[in-house]
Amino acid sequence: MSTDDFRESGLTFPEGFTFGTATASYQIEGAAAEDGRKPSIWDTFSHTPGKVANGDTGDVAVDFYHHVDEDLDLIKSLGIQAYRLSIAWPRVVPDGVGAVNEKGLDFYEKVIDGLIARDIQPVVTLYHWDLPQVLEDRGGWTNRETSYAFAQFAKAVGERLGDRVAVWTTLNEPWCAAYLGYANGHHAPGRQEELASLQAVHHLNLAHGLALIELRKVVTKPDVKYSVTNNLASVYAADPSNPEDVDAKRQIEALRNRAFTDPQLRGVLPADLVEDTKHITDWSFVLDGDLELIHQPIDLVGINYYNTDLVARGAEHSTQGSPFPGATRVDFLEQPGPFTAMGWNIEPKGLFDLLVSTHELYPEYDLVITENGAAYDDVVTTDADGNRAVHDPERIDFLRRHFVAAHRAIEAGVPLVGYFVWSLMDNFEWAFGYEKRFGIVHVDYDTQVRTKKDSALWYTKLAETGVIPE
Ligand code: IFM
Repeated sequence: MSTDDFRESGLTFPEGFTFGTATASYQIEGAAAEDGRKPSIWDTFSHTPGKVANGDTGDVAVDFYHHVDEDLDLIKSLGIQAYRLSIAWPRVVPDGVGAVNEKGLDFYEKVIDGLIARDIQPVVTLYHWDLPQVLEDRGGWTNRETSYAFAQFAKAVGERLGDRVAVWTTLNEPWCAAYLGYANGHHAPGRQEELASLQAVHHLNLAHGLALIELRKVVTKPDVKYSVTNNLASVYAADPSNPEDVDAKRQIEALRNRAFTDPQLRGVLPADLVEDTKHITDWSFVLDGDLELIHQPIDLVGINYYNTDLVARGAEHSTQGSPFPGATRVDFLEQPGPFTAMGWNIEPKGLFDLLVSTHELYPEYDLVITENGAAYDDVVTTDADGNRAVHDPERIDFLRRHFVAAHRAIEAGVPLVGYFVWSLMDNFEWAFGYEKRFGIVHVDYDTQVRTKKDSALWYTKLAETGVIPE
């Protein structure tokens, strides 16, 4: 078989490589008003007409809150070694700051203990976008007090679960929280203010550092690992021989990637980012000492990867296709397909290139793919005996090619230690509501019946053997 299309099978991952799946609290839990949970920005946003497709909300989602044992058995049956979940801040500290809701922690303790009892490593993310609404009312991520509040929330979770969680991840995709939340308004809280989005970038980074400091005070598990997850862009210049297009690529890499990774992993704010955004801010909200606070030691750098960006130098003040503040004169070009149901281009080479380039920039860190997967318009079939199935060959092909890309990166010397498929099961896909299905397990939203898709069966073979199956 050709090696050019990333489709070879039979490749073997190194001993100890971690195969997992991932979800996030608001996308699966439901029980939005139970046991003391109060609203997050996503409750407010999804209940605001016109913000989410079909008016969908996470009120019930896939009701993981009431299906914990069944879903943990499902996870176990996949043969994976780790499960990545997130903890809802408004369930644990419903007022954003202050009193800890023990019932919220009881729920997560049940989940973590259930994973450990099934010999599955719990990988916990502390911020997957469900900011308590009460904190947004005080400015949200534009207010540096939110970073300190997050650290206290992290400490409360660490005090209860710090003897057993295997990996702590501070943030998931702060790019989305900052730019989609505060610049283009596609995500909660739906603000469209360029300055606010850059303040959010910094305060999310600060929250990451402060949370690590607090976690380290209370976590007792000896072999624990700390990490952060960014959705780093794999950016290509439309014409690599054109210095203008190459500069557009640099500009987007600064806004999208280095705005996060340089403070987090190097303790510096990229000079070119500051220059590129000087028409918006002088970054004086970055106070003396902040970058040192942000730059805490971590063990793993998480990368979420779905597709690539193709950019060219645009006309003066062009922001075509860009959610980024300051991305003037950058055009995001149409990409060649094929595409997933999200309209995202499928490009496994983008994953390979991203892993290699991230390793080149930050060689001292182990990397882990904390999300990769694809949405397709799945159909459930039922045979004469009533057995349900979902045949999703496109998703299997997508996963195969991206696992091959990951394997090639390892062969090229990238210290990649794990791979989490997004997602365990279909769930609330943010502004797209329940229209887009990323799960390797299908969920019937009327009955909450779970059905493994063919991709789940394929993934089990990989997770159990470490060998990419046919
Ligand atoms: O569903 C999301 C997830 O919450 C964050 N990363 C991207 C996924 C697909 O859009």
